[in-house]
Amino acid sequence: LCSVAYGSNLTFPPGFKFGAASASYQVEGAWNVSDKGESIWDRLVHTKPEAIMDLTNGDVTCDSYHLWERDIEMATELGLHFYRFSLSWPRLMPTGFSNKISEDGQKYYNNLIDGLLDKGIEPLVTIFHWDLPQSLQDLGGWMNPLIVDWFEDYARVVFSLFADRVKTWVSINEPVSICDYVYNTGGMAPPIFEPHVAPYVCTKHVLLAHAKAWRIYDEEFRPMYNGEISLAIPLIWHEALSAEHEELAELLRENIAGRYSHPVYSKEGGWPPSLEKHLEEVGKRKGFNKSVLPPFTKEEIDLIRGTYDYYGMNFYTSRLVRKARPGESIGAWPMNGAPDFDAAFEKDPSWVAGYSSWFYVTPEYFRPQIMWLKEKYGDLKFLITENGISTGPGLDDRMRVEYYRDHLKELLLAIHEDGVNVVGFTAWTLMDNFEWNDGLGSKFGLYEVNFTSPQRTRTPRASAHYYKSIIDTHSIPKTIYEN
Ligand code: PNW
Repeated sequence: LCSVAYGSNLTFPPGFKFGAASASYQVEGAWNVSDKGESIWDRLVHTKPEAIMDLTNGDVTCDSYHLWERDIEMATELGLHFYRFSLSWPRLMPTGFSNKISEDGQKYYNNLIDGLLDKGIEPLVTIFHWDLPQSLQDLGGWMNPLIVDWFEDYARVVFSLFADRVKTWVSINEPVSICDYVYNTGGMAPPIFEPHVAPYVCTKHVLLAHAKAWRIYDEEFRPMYNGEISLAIPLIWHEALSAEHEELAELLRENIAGRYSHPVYSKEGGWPPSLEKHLEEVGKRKGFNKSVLPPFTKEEIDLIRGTYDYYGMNFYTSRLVRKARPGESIGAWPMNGAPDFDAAFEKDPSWVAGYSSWFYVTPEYFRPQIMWLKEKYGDLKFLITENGISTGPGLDDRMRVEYYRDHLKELLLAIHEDGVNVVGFTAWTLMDNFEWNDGLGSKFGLYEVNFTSPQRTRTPRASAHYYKSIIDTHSIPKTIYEN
């Protein structure tokens, strides 16, 4: 491979780090070993198996609970600087509460953390990635304001156990998935359909829970360990279909990026003003006589504001938006439309589709998305916490190779041309895994996993070799498909 094939502007800054990510329910399996509690995903796949496209589940999936040494070996083969994985709340705290901490749960994560450190790979740990204890869901889950305290207790346990060795934390992954995607579709975990107020109430509780975790870390653990913690926020870029829809597109950016970022990253804190105004009108229109967005008290605004150490950004895809036509039926937010905004989504005919129905390849909007955040919230330190594409099976995954090449090129333009401070990039995902409602059929992995072999054999794809060459050369080399 020729390094620096496109010239020095295709070189990453010194110290820029590369990693790959996974999440507990998607890879661990061992759903009921030892004293592990039930999660909301365990409950969904066992009681509503038809919710999963290919009727698979995460009972075993990659079996990383038993095969973690192979996972570390793959991270080592790739030359990763860090491996991002998540902790299973019900595995560590079987009741959901801090009254009981699982010995076996601790042992599993200690093995993984120590094994990575032995190989010189930094563990980057997500505290919560969707697999809520069912016991807490039975009490309302993210709808119950007490979840803020339950998450605070969980976070303190986790920091006490692992913060001596884990220096980079993600508090909560993808609030958009657990708040918007869940309640707007009713088909995910928990399977509850309530698109009017639930997404907005959930947002408020997620932000408060994150803020509490950040403050515990800041006050009780940072003085000893000097690490970092932030949210990971998934962004879909909303591009106006034409100039007349620009105001609407901007409002939707405030609904996906702003709703989760403005309270934390803006100087004044609280909800984005344009969104606050719009959702007040939506509330009135729907007969609530108040906003569907729950207000913050002054104390809550201050509690949340400034609770970050970096900006964790997941980026996969984009949408074209336009005002809906009178009487047009509008699909569910965030993937198919925005009913509360009378907005319909379209795709550009030139966009290549991924395997997942929601996936279109749009590297051209990666850089504008980052710039949007920089313009709104200032010169933040960005960490790309996820980026990747779903494909069908096969080792020759040219689409994935080109997806990473094209997104990393845009990222380098943001760094070199726009002067954005980006410190690292995380590929989603290390290996094929249980892709939520799309099941095991949707492949996001750098490594292919054979889900019918007892060893869940993992084999590197072309993209794994390419990602390794990016890491080795610290630049974007030519792909095997170019000459
Ligand atoms: C993420 N969007 O979900 C999750 O963090 C992963 O667990 C998941 O496997 C991966 O991406 C692929 O689906 C997403 O709004 C949630 O664009 C939302 C969006 C994208 C991905």
